[in-house]
Amino acid sequence: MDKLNKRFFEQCEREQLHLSGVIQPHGTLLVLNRDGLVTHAAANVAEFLDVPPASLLGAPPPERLAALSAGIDVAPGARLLSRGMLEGVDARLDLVAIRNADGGINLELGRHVDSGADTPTGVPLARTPADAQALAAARAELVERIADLTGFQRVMFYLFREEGDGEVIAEARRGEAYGSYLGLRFPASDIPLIARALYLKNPWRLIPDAQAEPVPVLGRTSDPPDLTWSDLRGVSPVHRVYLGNMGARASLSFPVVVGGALVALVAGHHREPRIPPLNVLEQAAALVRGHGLLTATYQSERRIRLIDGLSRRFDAITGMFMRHANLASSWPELSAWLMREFHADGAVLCLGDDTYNAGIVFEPAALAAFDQWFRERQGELVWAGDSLSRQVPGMPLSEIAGTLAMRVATTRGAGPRLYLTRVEHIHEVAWGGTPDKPVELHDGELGIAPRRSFEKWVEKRLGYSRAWDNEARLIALKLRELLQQEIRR
Ligand code: BLA
Repeated sequence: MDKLNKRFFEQCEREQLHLSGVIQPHGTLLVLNRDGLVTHAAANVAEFLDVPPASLLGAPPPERLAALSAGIDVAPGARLLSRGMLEGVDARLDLVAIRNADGGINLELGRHVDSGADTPTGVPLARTPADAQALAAARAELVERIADLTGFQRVMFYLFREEGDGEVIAEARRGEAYGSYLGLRFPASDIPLIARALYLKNPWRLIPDAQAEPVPVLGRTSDPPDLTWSDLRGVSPVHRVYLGNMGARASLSFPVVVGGALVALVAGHHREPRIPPLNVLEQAAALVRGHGLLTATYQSERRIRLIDGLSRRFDAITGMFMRHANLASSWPELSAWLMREFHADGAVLCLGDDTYNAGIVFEPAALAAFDQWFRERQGELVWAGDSLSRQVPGMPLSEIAGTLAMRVATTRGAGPRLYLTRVEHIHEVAWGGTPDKPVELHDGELGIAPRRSFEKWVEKRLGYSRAWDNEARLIALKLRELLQQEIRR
């Protein structure tokens, strides 16, 4: 990434989304402080309640609003919903009361949309998937059900990868409105961390019309209200352009949370403006939450099975160690086992002043550079990298592109190091648009603009090995322990 792009992306991360001071116009907002007095009111409040915003500031809210939000929990983000209970100017209103960061309450009002026949709640897919294939089937079913429930024309399961990039790994489409994004990758900068953090705090992000003009929120002072916990929070100008470029007027997305971390989004697009009823949003959010919980159970069961299986897998090398006097004499047998178990192309053992090689390994200069770099990383017992030329400063040209490295601690000097090596694996990545070229100066006002085109763009990835997965890291940790015992023997 060049310098210019880097600066622009830093600018993305600095956008204080929660302090935008604007909301989306499909609803209105009153912010109460801890004492229950209105500190902020959206400029459009009279479209919903028959009162001008200025008359509300500094006063308690209308009594029916206070009554409906009484009893809300004190934890930030706590929500209390009431559907269609309020008579508004031209329609019945929904109220979403949300405890905000200051101990006050955001009162968010929107026109009640009748969901027709009460949509069946649908128990979230209840059984833990048995294997990766069953998990993929559960994802496919999830996006289909979200599309059915919400009526959005395209619903995607957007998985975050380790580097922060994302990939569409399941997709449901309705009608001819959209082409497919399935299998395409999108760069991390499309969803800044600051936007991702908000997903861990809110059950969904609804943008009913990306082209709608935002509404300012008026306050007693010029300080904007904190909209961290808000359904109505105004949309970032960059993202409004982005959605326009994607051909989406409406966007609706849900966080997939596994073990407290945001691992994916279920994201929906629609060509026309669209506001799903509140109970539909709640049901869809429950389905996605259910999927996150199932995934967490699936992953912990898999981990337990893996750990159970480890001791059996390691029987082979404990036997090997018994038969040999020391590590050096077991090397021919040990290295063959290592290459098989880790799907490595080669293995290197640095033991005292000696180096033992097997398979395809570092050239001497490359080994010296990598070994010195790794030895200086104190405290890191296991390290995995799939692009050494990018990850290790000063790494000379080498046939080896990736390494899983582990060190064994001894009481004196540098302990033995074991390096499993992988050669370059040239592969193709299909991107939704050119990822390195998101920056086009945009009418001077936004400074940065997202990509215009999301046409499939294929990158040939050079200088990478196959990536080391978590399973390999886990086995490496266990192997390290065994080596440690063997060396102390
Ligand atoms: C937000 N960007 C988002 C969101 C998604 C994406 C899902 C969350 C809000 C929403 O659901 O609409 C990105 N949407 C995608 C991707 C796909 C998709 C990748 O459907 C693929 C299929 N965006 C940029 C750049 C910046 C940027 C260069 O491209 C940097 C300034 C910013 N994206 C940006 C911001 C938000 C965002 C600020 C938050 C918008 C908001 O919540 O107000």
